[in-house]
Amino acid sequence: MAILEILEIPDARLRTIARPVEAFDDELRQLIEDMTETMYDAKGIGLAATQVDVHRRLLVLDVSESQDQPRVYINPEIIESEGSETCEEGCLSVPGIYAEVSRAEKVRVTAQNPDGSSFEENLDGMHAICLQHEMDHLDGKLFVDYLSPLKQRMVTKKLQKQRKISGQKTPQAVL
Ligand code: GNR
Ligand code: NI
Repeated sequence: MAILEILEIPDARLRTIARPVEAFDDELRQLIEDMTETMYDAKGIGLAATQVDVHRRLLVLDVSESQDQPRVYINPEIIESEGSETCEEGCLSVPGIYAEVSRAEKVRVTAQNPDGSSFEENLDGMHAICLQHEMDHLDGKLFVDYLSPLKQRMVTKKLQKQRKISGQKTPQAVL
């Protein structure tokens, strides 16, 4: 088990498009363990491989209150979506920034398990939102990309300021 380093904006590696997972081997299972541990350690409800500089299509999430229901999605595809819902999002790769983002309310997803077997499921609520947020990471996309140009400039300025006052607890901004 290991805690992995999480890339932060404006790191260009966050813009990489991940390739499909092909090998369902021990190395993959080790990565899943490490990503799950890293997600819990960072107090996140999801983590995409892109964020730990592994450019393969897999993500972990746990939207349960008790934080004891980790889920793994390998090579996920959304095959149906309906409705739309707005939620205040945050991202471990964009620390201290929170903003409203609109996404599909319900999705039907197909993905693979760590043993390579396929499954299909319907998701809604936070589960659906988080899955879409993580799948964006696999395509090099961040939630701040959905904000207006004005808000995007506010994010950039805020992060620059935050970095100057290193050592201090990072103040939060809700845009
Ligand atoms: O921890 C996280 N919280 C969150 C809240 C609202 C919408 C999406 C998320 S995902 C985020 C963890 C993260 O950055 N995953 O990529
Ligand atoms: Ni994120």
